[in-house]
Amino acid sequence: LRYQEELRRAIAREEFVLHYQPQMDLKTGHIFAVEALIRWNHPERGLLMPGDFISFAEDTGLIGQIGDWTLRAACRQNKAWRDAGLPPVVVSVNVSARQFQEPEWVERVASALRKSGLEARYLELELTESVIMADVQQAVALMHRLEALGVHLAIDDFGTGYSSLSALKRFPVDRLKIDRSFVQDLPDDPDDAAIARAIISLAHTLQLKVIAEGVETREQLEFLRGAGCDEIQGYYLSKPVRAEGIETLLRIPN
Ligand code: G
Ligand code: G
Ligand code: MN
Ligand code: NA
Repeated sequence: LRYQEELRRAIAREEFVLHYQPQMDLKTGHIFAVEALIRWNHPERGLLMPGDFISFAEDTGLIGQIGDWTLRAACRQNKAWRDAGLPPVVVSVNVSARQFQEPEWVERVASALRKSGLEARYLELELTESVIMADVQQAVALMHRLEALGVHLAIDDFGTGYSSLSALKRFPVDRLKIDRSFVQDLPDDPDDAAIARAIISLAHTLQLKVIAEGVETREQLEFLRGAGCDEIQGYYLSKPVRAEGIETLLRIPN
């Protein structure tokens, strides 16, 4: 109960902060997007990670308000980068099951875009495989409404859930994100190498982009490049950093 009160207070006082992790196009070497990752700047406990509070927020229903804050903050920040004349990037926001199932949620995405003035094509929403597979019919309908707004859609943690290929074909998504559990033991683990290649080939067959998460080494990057992966994200490029850190990165000409 105490934690719930603290979290309510955190929402009221906006004690959250977004960190951003860059995503690089392997062909051009350009940072084309950043993933927004929430942290709770707790007054006594310091900076808390999503693992410390997101599932609790989901269980108590507070995730709706936190998710709205994230969406608005991410759109506002990206608009500020646009206005500062930085090279354009897409900001990618994680969406949890509870948010996605909320009937009013699409309106809230539209409202976050309107209020920030950010063009929809500079926003991407990351949906996890398990969320969209739970009710394919409903997910497809919702995704079409989001697509109509002009935002991009990605499937996060791909490979960890249970995707049917017939469902995958129906989703109007732009990219698959290969879960980092398949990336961490590349290039030596033959099973993970085969899985990574299979996901890349599946994505391309469906005319989707594919991004690998959790890339930490040059060897992993080179394996993925060789396997035809389009994009990477991970500590090899950068850890998630504050907005100012992204600004510095984007100013580096490449
Ligand atoms: O850096 P990292 O510990 O930040 O993130 C861990 C997990 O938390 C990731 O799986 C990510 O999907 C989730 N996460 C990060 N930010 C948000 C957010 O704003 N909303 C939701 N629902 N999940 C988030
Ligand atoms: O589940 P989701 O993919 O949204 O969460 C991203 C999570 O992965 C964040 O917690 C982020 O800090 C973490 N992460 C990002 N890059 C790396 C990496 O290269 N290695 C590891 N171990 N974790 C990473
Ligand atoms: Mn994610
Ligand atoms: Na992921």
